Amino acid sequence: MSSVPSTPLLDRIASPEDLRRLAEADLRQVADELRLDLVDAVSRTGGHLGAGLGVVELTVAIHAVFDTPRDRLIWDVGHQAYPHKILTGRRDAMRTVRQENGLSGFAKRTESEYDPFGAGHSSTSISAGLGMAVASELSGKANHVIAVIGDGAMSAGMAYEAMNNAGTLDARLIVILNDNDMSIAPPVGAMSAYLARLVSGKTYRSFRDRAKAVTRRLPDFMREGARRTEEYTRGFFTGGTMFEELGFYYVGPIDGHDLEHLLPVLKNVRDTGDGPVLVHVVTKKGKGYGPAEASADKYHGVSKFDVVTGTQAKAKSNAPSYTKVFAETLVQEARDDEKIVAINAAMPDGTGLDLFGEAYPTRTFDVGIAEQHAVTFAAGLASEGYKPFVAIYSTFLQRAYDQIVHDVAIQHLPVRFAIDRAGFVGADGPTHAGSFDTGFLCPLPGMVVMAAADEAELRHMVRTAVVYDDGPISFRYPRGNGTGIDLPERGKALEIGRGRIVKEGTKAAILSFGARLADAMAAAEDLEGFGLSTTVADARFAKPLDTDLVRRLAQNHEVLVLLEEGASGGFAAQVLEHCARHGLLDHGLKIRPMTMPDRFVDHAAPDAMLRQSGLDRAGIVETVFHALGDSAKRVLQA
Ligand SMILES: Cc1ncc(C[n+]2csc(CCOP(=O)(O)OP(=O)(O)O)c2C)c(N)n1
Repeated sequence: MSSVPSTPLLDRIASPEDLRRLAEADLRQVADELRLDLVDAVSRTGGHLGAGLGVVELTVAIHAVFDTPRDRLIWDVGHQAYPHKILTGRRDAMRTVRQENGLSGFAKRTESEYDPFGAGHSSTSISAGLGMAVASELSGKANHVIAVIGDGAMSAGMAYEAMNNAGTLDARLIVILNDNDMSIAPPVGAMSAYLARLVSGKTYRSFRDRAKAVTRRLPDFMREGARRTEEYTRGFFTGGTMFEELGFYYVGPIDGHDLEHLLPVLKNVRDTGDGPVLVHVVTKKGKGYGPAEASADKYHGVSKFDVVTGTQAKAKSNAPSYTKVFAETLVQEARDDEKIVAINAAMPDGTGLDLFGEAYPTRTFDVGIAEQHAVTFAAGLASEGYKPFVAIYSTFLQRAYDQIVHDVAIQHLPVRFAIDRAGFVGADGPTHAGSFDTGFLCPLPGMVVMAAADEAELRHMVRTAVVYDDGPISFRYPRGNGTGIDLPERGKALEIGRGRIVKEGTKAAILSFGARLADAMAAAEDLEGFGLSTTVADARFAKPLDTDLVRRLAQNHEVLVLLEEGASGGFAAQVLEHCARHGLLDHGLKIRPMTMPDRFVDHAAPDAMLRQSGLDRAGIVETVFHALGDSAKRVLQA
């Protein structure tokens, strides 16, 4: 990293207004200080690093040129907005980022007037920006709207839907394409190849070199003028770029780390023209911090780390992560079944499918940030007799709901959904929580819906999904490490729609769906300590339900608690509906659903999120006591 002169300019910047008061010549120093501050902050909290480092100069340039927050600045995904937060009055709070009651790791409307649109999921910025640009025109405000979107995020369909619409509406929208030639993993697809061609093209290089050489030779007063020429800002790519075909005025590519390039271009874009503009900026992910530059994927999101060595803190658990167990099991299963193929949407590492890809490169497909396409692509594979496993985080699968309904469920195609990050995910907060999958999958006729109670169960569920070929099937599992339970060598196929009793009791029953089982067992132990005999059962299936198990639990206990780490409308709703339909509630059963609360739970440690939601061990005990009421008092008095 470059060294920074002694008087920190950053200390004088409480808001972008202060930045705009500085001389342009000082902005380089601001950028250098900003980079150091960012690395220091993230090293203490963990969080997204590489993307923020890559947009340091871009962030400085945008705030220096545009009149934020009056001009609206939208960061796609929002994971690269840390430097923006530092410059927009949140510098002091940066060491709280992603901690309970601290700053969000993404842009968030409730956090700052400088965050006009929140995100977490990708590829929304152009649509939102277009809406704002049209609103600005309708209300005669004449402010600018700038959407910054990465080349990875540009691989999603929604970005094209928005550009297509922008071309027609001809609204004044500035899209800055931040092209670092990286998604989390290396980018995939024709779009990334197209951008690479633009950047590596002889014309781009010769134009850049020539422009630099020319401006260097000019006297100061003329340099600015030269920079503002159409030729300089626009490059020589008139006509023919895909963006122009979509109705955008294309500018670039330009060096996104060179303020002498960025500032005049952005000023030009600000001061001239109308209609949508796309500024193609080339940056390096992790720029300026050696370890992050060397390994952009590993420094996309980091735990706390040592700034000097770059060494990241390791998780304490010795148990394998659910993700790893899923991936290793699938690799194992695929050895004996060549029809198994695996699909992910720009998350090979996050879903563990990088392991599958090493073992079976031709049977692994990273489709880019394109969850909708991933699902229908899998449906196509399934229709030809393949066994596609689509591994997508619960939260991102939301994007593909119509594809699940229309392309998979209605045609009853045996697509296997491996739903990672089910439940609270901690620091990434509500945009990334896996809350709704059980709720949105259960209503679909013919869909099998499973949840793994521990990593051994996950292994069995992968096996179950391999063997089951009668229609779509899903299994959900949480983020993080498993329970440390012994893993069977091989998974064994579960009987569809059959749960299991884990512990027999008489007074209360806890029917758990998924990985809350360990806390259910711990709560049962507490209840036994109070003299309340407690049954614990693992439902395994929300659909089809183990109706025998539900009936037995309902008929033989005074209280039945239904436990899941998901929003209401999921597993508990299935059981309640079944009980109501079949008269199991008619005899005074005290039934209590325990689900996520009806609010978006803010980021915090996963345990804290569970505690706040009453879904932890203590919450379960309390629920049983409340349900029992006087009857519990009698037991306690005896
Ligand atoms: C719909 C959706 N799918 C997946 C992700 C996970 N994700 C977060 S950032 C990212 C890569 C984005 O790449 P790019 O837009 O190029 O930004 P960069 O990190 O390279 O700056 C991915 C896949 C997401 N946020 N949203």
